[in-house]
Amino acid sequence: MATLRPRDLGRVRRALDAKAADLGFAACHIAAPDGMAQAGEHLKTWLAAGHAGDMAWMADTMARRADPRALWPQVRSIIMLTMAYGPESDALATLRAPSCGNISVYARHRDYHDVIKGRLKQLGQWLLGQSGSGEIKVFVDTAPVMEKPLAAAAGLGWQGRHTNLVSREGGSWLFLGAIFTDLPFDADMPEDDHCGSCHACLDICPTKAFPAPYQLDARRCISYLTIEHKGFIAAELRPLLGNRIYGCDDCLAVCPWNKFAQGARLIQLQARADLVAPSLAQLAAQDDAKFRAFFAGSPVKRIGQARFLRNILIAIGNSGETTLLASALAHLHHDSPLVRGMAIWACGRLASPAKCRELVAQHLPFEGDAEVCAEWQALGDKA
Ligand code: B12
Ligand code: SF4
Ligand code: SF4
Repeated sequence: MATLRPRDLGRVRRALDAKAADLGFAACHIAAPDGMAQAGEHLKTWLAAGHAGDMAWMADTMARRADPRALWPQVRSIIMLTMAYGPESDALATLRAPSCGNISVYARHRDYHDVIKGRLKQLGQWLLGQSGSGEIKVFVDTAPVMEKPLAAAAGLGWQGRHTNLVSREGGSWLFLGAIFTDLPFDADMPEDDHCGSCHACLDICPTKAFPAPYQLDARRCISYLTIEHKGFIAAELRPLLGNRIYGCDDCLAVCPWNKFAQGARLIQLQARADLVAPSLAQLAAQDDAKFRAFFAGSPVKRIGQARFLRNILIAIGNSGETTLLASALAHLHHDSPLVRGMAIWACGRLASPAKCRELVAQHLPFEGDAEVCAEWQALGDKA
């Protein structure tokens, strides 16, 4: 256990903000391990309602998520940090270019997990150097930690109606990271909710994924559907995805507090020009090796090519561009049933009824996968 005198602890606390800023963080506040109020209960309600979809890892780790002390009993304070990644131009512009794929802003650059974890470790090492004793653990996104309620408890901002953390100084284009420490820092005061009467984020959601303000049903969220969900996307949701091929930013982008948003300070978090509006035809033409090379270092690589092609084919189906029919036809023989299934759906959206009937007659008799057969049957019924 750390044994710093209160006076020294105060000195380290004051220097922490400056060090965090040096490392590229936008803000740094401290929460008490028991500061999350209702979050654990809300997590249980959310899981019981099925809102996590097939993210079984959320339920598997519920006890540790709901209470930081269950994750690490020695924790005395939690240093919460934000890192800005505001887009340089209109985040929703690519949605108006149907032959391009829209990759959400958070994935247009190097994987933030790697970048932020590196910076958290540097800050943690600095902290250990200052205190001369103690232990730290650093977390970003993937650990069983409720980062948004902890950031809100630390006063970095509040959870807006879209459930993400919004800050008066930095809007909502913010990544979160946490350093658990056994140093007993004083906790900062939480921030009030400043959503007021606004509900812009709820209104814009293309899939109506909010059953109520401050609650998200992930099963309808395009971010979940395009990134976390591994299987077929329900037919009634596919048209609502538009050309969003990896994540979704609509509810973040409309938040009025983003007039205070800051752009990414770290070069690794600045958008790659070729990921702002990539051509659907070009993405669909990549083989696995090209996909891996193109998305090296990007979070997109994490979902693998079959799931990414699923998303691209849905966007192709939604494009209304008959010139993209060739890209869909080219995937009717793909090894993955997921890709074949969505290629069929895209053909159904772009080809003439006569062409659809011809495709069904050619392919259905030779298809062995039940879900893909169902896609052919649906196409036959429609044509
Ligand atoms: C699971 C997850 C997802 C899921 C579920 C999202 C969600 N809202 O829960 C999916 C895949 C959909 C997702 C999407 C996105 N995510 Co995400 N995700 C997470 C993760 C891993 C856990 C979040 C969690 O604990 N959810 C469980 C719910 C219960 O927790 P909660 O949202 O805090 O719920 C609160 C309220 O909704 C409310 N509540 C819930 N139920 C109820 C019930 C009642 C009755 C009441 C009154 C209130 C209430 O109280 C809860 C506790 O305070 C975190 C990282 C982490 N380890 O924390 C990143 C994280 C939240 N994601 C992040 C991002 C950037 C996104 C996207 C913007 C990515 C994108 N562009 O596509 C979208 C945003 C979608 C949205 N509107 O939330 C960032 C958010 C940063 C920020 N500023 O807040 C995080 C923190 C990652 C990070 N380290 O930066 N994500
Ligand atoms: S990320 Fe998109 S789909 Fe998900 S809640 Fe926000 S607006 Fe809706
Ligand atoms: S868009 Fe409006 S309601 Fe949604 S988080 Fe921002 S201020 Fe709150």
